[in-house]
Amino acid sequence: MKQLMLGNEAIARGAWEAGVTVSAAYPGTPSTEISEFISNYKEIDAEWSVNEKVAFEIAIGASIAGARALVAMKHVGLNVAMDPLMSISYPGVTGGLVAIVADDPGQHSSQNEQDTRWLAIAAKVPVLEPSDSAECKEFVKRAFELSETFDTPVIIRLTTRVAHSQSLVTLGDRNDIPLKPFDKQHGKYIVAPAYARRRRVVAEERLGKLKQFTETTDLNSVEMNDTSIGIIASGICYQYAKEVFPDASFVKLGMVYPLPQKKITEFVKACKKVYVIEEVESIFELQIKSWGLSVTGSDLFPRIGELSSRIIRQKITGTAPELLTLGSDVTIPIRPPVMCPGCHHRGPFYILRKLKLRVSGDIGCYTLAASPPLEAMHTSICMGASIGMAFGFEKARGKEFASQSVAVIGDSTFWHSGLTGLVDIVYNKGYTTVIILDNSITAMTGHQNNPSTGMRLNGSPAPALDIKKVVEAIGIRRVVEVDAYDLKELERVIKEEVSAPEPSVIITKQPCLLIKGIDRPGNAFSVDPQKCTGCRACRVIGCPAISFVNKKAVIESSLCVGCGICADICSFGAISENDEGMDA
Ligand SMILES: Cc1ncc(C[n+]2csc(CCOP(=O)(O)OP(=O)(O)O)c2C)c(N)n1
Repeated sequence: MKQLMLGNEAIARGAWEAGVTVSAAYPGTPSTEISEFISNYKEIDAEWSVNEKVAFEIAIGASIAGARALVAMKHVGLNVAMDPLMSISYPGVTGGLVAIVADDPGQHSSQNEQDTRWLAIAAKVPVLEPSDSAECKEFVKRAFELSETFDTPVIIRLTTRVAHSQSLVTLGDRNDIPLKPFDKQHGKYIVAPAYARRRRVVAEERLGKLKQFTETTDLNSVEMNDTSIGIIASGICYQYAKEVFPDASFVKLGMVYPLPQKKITEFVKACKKVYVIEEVESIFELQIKSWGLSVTGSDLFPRIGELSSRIIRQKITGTAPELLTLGSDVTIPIRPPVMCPGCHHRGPFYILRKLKLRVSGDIGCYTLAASPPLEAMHTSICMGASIGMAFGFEKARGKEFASQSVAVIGDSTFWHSGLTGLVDIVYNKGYTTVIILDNSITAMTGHQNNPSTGMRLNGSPAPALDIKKVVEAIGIRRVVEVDAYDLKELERVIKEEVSAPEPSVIITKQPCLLIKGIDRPGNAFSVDPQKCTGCRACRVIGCPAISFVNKKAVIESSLCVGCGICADICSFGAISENDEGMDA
């Protein structure tokens, strides 16, 4: 049977067919759906882990215990999981161990454009890269075989276009793989230097064997056609190039590390002109050039952002077809992302802006507070960094600076990697105030459960960890919970806590309004044009329901969810809640 599937859905299907029994992941675009699809297969124990490092460690443990295990994450997640990856590379595996890492060329939803192939090379771990959904499924199965044959973790590199595009997949049956024995294996899994030195040798020997394998495997195919143009590509770049030059000769790389040096050398020699087409970094090109071969790559194709059929055609032929347009003269206004109407993150940032505090922010929906009109965040670097960085501010500028600055972090991000920063503040006697925005969900990536939501990946009930109790348990004495909509109380508490001569934690609470079953806070609000002075004070919260017509504020009732923040801000009493049934 054939089915149209997203790349991520096909990865999940591949895991099921491959007999995987354990899967662990932390959400991150463009990888998130992999685990959501996997959770539909009852044979697989699938979890949202607290972060990528833990997810990787769970998969390693499951592999050593004899199961086939899969771990999934976005590209920057691999940075968090780099220690377990580097450390399991020498020991290898028992049951197959496959990591799916989804890169984001073009930075659609990411802080950088890093290329997982570099990290895999550093870890001496083989990498497969599928170019469509059918290959996503097949490559997962092949990766498990490879992992067990060569005693190595295997990485599958995806990119956004493959993870999020649909194509046909032929479904297969599940291959139930019995657990392998779990024993000590003479220190294989003890990386103390005496054992690890021996495994270093084994890892090099393994790489040698993989170099032979990559020459003969059908994962790497050569298509000899017109030899005036030769193209070396993998993943979506292969699809783009094939669309533009169907008659050219190709090396299609499915195993992208290690590369088939002999195969590529013969190909380059047989073609008149060879283009290496790859997204993000020049990793193929550098290796191929280091073998003394002449190819064209980064001197022609941009290294920044995604490639496309159009870019490839334009760069090679010098011409490209006109871009398709909507055939309309209407210019569509640019609409930058904004917080949803009624988002409870708005209130705390309004107050932080009002109090002119320096805000060490983090990554989540609340990062939108950095953009106009709120502009209430000074920094946002990587997940969990807000707390350590705010403590860094304090160290650099003196303790009194702690009364002028705060760290702000979401609930999922706090569990992911914020908690250790807070432990550091307690241990090293900081004063910094931390605001945890608890909206009871991992909203940014599409509403995944996390340790405080009371539910697991498959929606089954779980113990809901109490952020307040955890924070108190590590020694924070000043912990305050505040209703995120209560601006007066927020202002009072923030002022009090930043001036306290010890660290404090403020937990703002209100569930994300997009969580199923959550009621809107109230009726829609409207503006009395007689009272509105057009001062635009309400504009600063950046609510999409508020606009200005004839210099007066207007609230679009179909967008307003009744949070009332704008009414609290208005000094002229011009905004009030509609009566029951008045709003759309
Ligand atoms: C290392 C890493 N893993 C995953 C992500 C993807 N990601 C960005 S923010 C976020 C979680 C946001 O949740 P939360 O902190 O609860 O804030 P919310 O969006 O709910 O306001 C995730 C998973 C990332 N950017 N970096």
